[in-house]
This record gives sequence, C-alpha cells and structure tokens, in this order.
Amino acid sequence: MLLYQDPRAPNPRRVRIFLTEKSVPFETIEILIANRAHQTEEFRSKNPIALLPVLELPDGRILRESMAICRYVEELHPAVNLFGNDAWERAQIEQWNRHAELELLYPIGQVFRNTNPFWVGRIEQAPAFGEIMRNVATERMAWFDRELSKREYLAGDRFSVADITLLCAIDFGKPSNIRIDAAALPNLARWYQLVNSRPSAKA
Ligand SMILES: N[C@@H](CCC(=O)N[C@@H](CS)C(=O)NCC(=O)O)C(=O)O
Repeated sequence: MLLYQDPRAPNPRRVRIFLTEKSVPFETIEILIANRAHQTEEFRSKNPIALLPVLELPDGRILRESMAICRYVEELHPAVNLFGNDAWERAQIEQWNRHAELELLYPIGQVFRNTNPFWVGRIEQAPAFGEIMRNVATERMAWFDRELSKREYLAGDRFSVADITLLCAIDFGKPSNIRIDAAALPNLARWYQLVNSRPSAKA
C-alpha cells in the first residue's frame, strides 16, 4: 500500500505510527504542504479536498481520513489489536480517540493555522480565534493529565490508537509553543515518556 503523506503533518503521522505498530509494510509518497503539492490537480484526483493522508491500494482504490485508513488496516491485520477486543474496550478506545482528536488535535491545529506565519497568504487567519483555541488546548491538557493519573494509557491499561492520536496532537503543539509542563502536568509527562519511547513514535 502507498501512503501519500507529509512528514511534518500530524494526521499522516497517526497512520505511519499505526502501520508501524502493526509491522505492516507500506511505501510513502511525500506531498509537501509547504510546496502546495497537495493542491495540484493530480493530487486532487485522489482527494478533491486536498488533505493528507491518502492511502492508495495496489488495485488503485483510494481511502481518505486517517481513522478510516487505520480501521481498514485493523481489519486486514487484526494483530496487534489497537481498536479494542470487546464491546466495552472498543467503546473506551473510540471515546478516548475522539477526545484526543476533537479536544486536543483540533484546537492545537487551529492555533497553528490561525497564528503561525506558515499559513500567511495560504488561508485567511483569525489570530484571536487561534488564541481562544490555545486556551482550550491548555485546559484540555490539564484534563488529560488528571485522567492519566487513573491509568497507564489513555484508554486503559494498554497502548491503543487513542495514544497515537494524543501523541500526535501533543507533538503538533511544538510550532505553537504548546508543551507539557512536567511540574504542572506530571501524569501527562509520564505518559508522554512512555508512548514517545516506543519505536513507532519515530515513524
Ligand atoms: N480528518 C482528516 C484531517 C486531514 C487533515 O486536516 N490533514 C492536514 C494535514 S495533518 C492537511 O492535509 N492539511 C492541508 C491543508 O489544510 O491545506 C484525517 O484525519 O485524515
């Protein structure tokens, strides 16, 4: 399978980490957002809304949306399980993956889009909205810290796709200077060390 991706973007990284955790071989094509390579007619023929990642199967079928891609791979390669083994675990992982996505990856992405010079001339920015989203992200990190005082991993006592999303969200805070203050957020810092030290984190 072929992954169209940008090495610096968080959603393609979620898929790279997922595939690496499962030891599923994949090839990549770099589509650099900085070069507007995702906005070409050629790439739009694979994703009309010009977003990464895109997965292309050997028979030419195209799959978009990082979690749709991961769910497809999970079905093809059930071991190692990353989406849950029974109804309750699947629901827990879904819940925490959505929390990581909507409550942290989204606001952090909006801080970047609305305040970073990278996007000047590319999109219409609303810096005040970006700062509101920065406050949301800060509050949510404190909440994740409290939750991670109760268990080892985000959705339970083992690694799951929810941890992948939270890791990618937190690392995407770097360009906006949103970082884990280990003194204030010791549980989140402990969890970050644990997950970031997995070999897949480098994918
Ligand atoms: N929900 C989508 C989000 C895709 C997305 O926003 N991708 C970003 C990179 S992380 C992108 O391609 N941005 C390009 C742009 O906004 O112009 C997914 O999970 O695949």
